[in-house]
Amino acid sequence: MRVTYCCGILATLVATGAFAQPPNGGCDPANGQLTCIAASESGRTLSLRFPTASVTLDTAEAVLCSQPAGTLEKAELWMSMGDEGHGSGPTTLAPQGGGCWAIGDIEFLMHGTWQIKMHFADGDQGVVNVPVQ
Ligand SMILES: [Cu+2]
Repeated sequence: MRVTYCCGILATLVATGAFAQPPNGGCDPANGQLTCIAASESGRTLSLRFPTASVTLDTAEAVLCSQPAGTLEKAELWMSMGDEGHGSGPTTLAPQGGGCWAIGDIEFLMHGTWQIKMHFADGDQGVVNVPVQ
């Protein structure tokens, strides 16, 4: 398990959606919510926020916000394990407005680092890494 703590200024910018360029990634457990940041292939900043400060096997939902906003078509769970890996069940998506999407039916089947692969309608993709405790 790796948790990268971002600086307070970055956390504030992420919280306000005011960041101008993609941060380097990692997860920040600020204000009782774990927020994981990644950049998509085309340069969107992906901010995935969980309702609790740590993500566990019980975690079932999250909110993905992207800047610039895009139409999220699929959020796919994947866990790499050596040369192999495995997925999980399909998630549900519901638009929240403002470039944000509620992701439901998340099932982290194991402890460890999971990837959530984001697929946008314009072909853009991105992967957010999530430490599951
Ligand atoms: Cu696994």
